[in-house]
Amino acid sequence: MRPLALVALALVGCDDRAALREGETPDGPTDCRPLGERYALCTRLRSFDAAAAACEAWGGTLAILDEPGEADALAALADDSVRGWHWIGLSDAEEEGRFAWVDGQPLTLPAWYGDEPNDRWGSEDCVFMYSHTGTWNDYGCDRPLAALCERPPADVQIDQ
Ligand SMILES: [Ca+2]
Ligand SMILES: [Ca+2]
Repeated sequence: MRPLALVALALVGCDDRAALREGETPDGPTDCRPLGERYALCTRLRSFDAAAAACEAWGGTLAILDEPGEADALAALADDSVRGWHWIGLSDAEEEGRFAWVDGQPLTLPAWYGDEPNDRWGSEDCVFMYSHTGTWNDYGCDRPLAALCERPPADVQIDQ
């Protein structure tokens, strides 16, 4: 019977780890801190997919900049201490050249920097924002960057 008991204990242990991973709190990963009312900056360097998971653990998504002026407004929130290259929730991983937000919306308000997106080396499918300007660049999805997350403000009631 002992081997079975050990298996049961191991399964319980796995469930606990799945519920709350190391470095996370009930409010999300410990490196994610609020940036204004709707956003968070997660400073640990992660791949695009890992950053998306961190934003989900925080209760949101990677930032979806789908409102007029939103990229500029988010850049304005990012003071000097926050400047950098930060993943946002945009990629063309599903279909090359057709960028879409992580919630499935097509890109309607592009804010590309210079000649971006350039798909450099033919392998840039994920998008980061230069947080001092609010402009964007496509980049390798596996590159480790900080991330900007977004969720509805806590006091906003969503109509059913
Ligand atoms: Ca948004
Ligand atoms: Ca690029």
